[in-house]
Amino acid sequence: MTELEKLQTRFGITGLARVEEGMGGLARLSVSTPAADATIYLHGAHVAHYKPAGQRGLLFMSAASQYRTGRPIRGGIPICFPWFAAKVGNPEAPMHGFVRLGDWSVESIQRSADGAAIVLGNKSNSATKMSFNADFELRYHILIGEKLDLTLEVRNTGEREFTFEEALHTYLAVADARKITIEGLENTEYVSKTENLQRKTQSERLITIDREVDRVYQNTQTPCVLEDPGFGRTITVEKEGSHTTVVWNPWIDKARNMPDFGDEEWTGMVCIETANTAENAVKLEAGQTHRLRAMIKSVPH
Ligand code: TA6
Repeated sequence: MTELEKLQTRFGITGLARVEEGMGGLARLSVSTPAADATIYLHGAHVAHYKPAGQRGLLFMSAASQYRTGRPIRGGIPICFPWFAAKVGNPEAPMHGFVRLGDWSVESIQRSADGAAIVLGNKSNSATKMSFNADFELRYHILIGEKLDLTLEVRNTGEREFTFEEALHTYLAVADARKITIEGLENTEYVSKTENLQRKTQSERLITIDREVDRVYQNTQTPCVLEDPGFGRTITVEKEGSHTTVVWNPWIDKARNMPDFGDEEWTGMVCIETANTAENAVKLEAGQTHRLRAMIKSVPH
């Protein structure tokens, strides 16, 4: 029996969840519930697809994405841990940490009141300690139902405290990024990565996209509301345990320079990322647990 067959035998639930071979031969969970369907790769515990019943999928996935060990999947919801973007002092370290680059374990798959409840696990080892010297265990709770409800649990299993950054780097699918608005970050300070890391304040009530936007909003716990007139829907991203929200669209030039992203795909996506970075990084005492939660829901107009 192959590893995939063993996982399917142990965790598959007829009519709800299957463990199957996905793109690039990677193992993935295919979930089908009355409220929504979803696809989750064990590689990176990567939610790649989430489609509420009667709607189009909520998550953007690049047609040029790679699906192989050591490379992130481009689109869906990458998990950034234990650092965000480049690792300070170590330019060789992978962007956004290492947990999106390899397989997570399946801990449980269960039918839930609203659909399906999945728990995937990961933990430190000698290799991770080379770039992040800490003992940790991760549990990723994925609830597939009328909303996509994600909780990343980080537990300090060592003897001493450590500080980490994290993000659920959500790529939302939109009809045309130039026509969407995002509300919820008014009067919030942000670092603009396209303006020499200038610290600015979001003065307009609505964020619109008319150029590359790469903004790290700090000290905010508010939900974000994305209006998409083209797809005729409103997507809300609520959060708990998160003090940073990142808004990103690569626009034309950066899209062209990403090999795993189609040149024209930038119009079809915007990232609203649920995070804790920089001054909002999390300090975890020995034995403590931290939870980051994102709840993503779409309401058709
Ligand atoms: O969250 C925005 C960002 O930090 C951008 O600067 C861009 O690099 C994006 O993440 C994608 O990063 P990745 O490593 O997945 O190419």
